[in-house]
Amino acid sequence: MSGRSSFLIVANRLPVDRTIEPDGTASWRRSPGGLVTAIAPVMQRRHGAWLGWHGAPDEKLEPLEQDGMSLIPVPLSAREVELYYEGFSNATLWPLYHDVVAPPVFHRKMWEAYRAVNQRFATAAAEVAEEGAVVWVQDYQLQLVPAMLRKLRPDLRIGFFLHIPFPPVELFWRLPWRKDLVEGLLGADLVGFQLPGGAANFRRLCRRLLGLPYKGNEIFLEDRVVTTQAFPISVDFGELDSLVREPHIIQRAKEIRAELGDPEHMLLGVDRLDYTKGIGQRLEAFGELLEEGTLAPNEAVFVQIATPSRERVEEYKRLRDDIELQVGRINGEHAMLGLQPVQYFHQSYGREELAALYLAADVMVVTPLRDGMNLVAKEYVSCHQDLHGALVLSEFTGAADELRQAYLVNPYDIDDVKRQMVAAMRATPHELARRMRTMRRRVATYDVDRWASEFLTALESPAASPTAMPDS
Ligand code: ADQ
Repeated sequence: MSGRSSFLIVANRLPVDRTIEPDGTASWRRSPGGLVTAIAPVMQRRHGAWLGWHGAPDEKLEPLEQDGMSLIPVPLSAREVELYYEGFSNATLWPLYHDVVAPPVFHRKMWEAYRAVNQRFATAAAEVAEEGAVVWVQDYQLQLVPAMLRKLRPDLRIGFFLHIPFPPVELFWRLPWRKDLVEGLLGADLVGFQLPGGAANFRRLCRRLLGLPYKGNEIFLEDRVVTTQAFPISVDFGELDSLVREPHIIQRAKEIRAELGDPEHMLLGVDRLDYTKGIGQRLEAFGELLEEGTLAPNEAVFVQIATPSRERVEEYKRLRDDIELQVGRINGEHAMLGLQPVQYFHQSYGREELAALYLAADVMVVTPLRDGMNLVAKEYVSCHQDLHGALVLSEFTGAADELRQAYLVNPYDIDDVKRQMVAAMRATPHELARRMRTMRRRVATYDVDRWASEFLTALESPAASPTAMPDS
């Protein structure tokens, strides 16, 4: 990469995956995902750069160019992956921020690695940012970067977006390094959250922990103002909407149903295999519906796709065993020759196959115990221009704030999940269309482009106008 950039994304991962060709040569392919799709046009317009880890431990790579973006690899050692990524990010912060649905671990070594890696990202960003550049830091792995970067480069305009929930003060309080983390985030000019509730939790925490006054969205530091605001993330509605109109996707959706034995109802779950996603709860509900005879074994098929995730973290190993045992039990009890009521796949799929699955499914079951947003719910809605299909959606997802016409459930209440799954299966086409139409209008209007541009507009608007500081 030559020169410096006026626009920088700083994220744990680069938006590319390395693929090895049959002849052994390595190449990079843009990873699928809304974030990169939304940001790519801005990057191209402004000659932006993206800083992140390339996914291979103990390997240093030179910067590379991809689709008009400069990619700047930040190296991580195997030990850092273990302590900073699997450790502090995914065994401490992830469960702590998701309502402690699994117990977080608190280890000083993990914290030290987190701090060291955050410092490396901040230093790398400081080196490539042009004078006055806009820097957008992403997610919970990099919460110290804003303050570290501001210290090195006070001329920058720094934004931060948290993709996961921000917890209530009482939970955050447990963290031994609570003050450092909050001060890290306050290095940004704008701190974005999925929901207004997360932003409010953060403001209250700043007052309680640091005695900082706030008024409306603004937190008042000694010498500047930090804006906190909700920007609910979304999906590329247009891309999915046109994909599912393509004949080969429609054909594939039909084939999927045929391969499943043309069931009356196809239910679908698509998640990273994560304990926050409530996969066990939805399987339990489905198993009970079969058990008590509400559903005949050949009436419905539940397809559960669980993308492998964080497989070296202890909790995730346990979860995989639990889910696979549960699937085995349900099928053991209710399968007939050639017909298994739960079809479970521990695999990742391409965009097209995923779109065909969404299109084929009558009922999408999304039951997280806590989720910042949940893009799967919005992807399903984007794929149903036929106005067929029902969404069963946990109240504990960010998406539930917007998709009020879903069959909303409390995933801790198995009877409620059962009731809503049945209601979704038995709904009339007219009722389904009514709900789907409203949900589609919402996702079509607030798509991922709008998310990115609203965040950047807020970040680049002239520094917070001199609102009077409240009396504290
Ligand atoms: P995640 O926890 O990963 O995201 P989610 O928002 O549902 O959860 O996004 C998952 C993405 O992975 C979706 O785009 C989905 O299509 C894709 N995916 C899932 N299973 C797949 C499979 N088997 N094969 C291929 N692709 C698959 C975090 C937060 C969320 C927040 C997002 C974005 O936890 O709350 O919505 O970031 O901010």
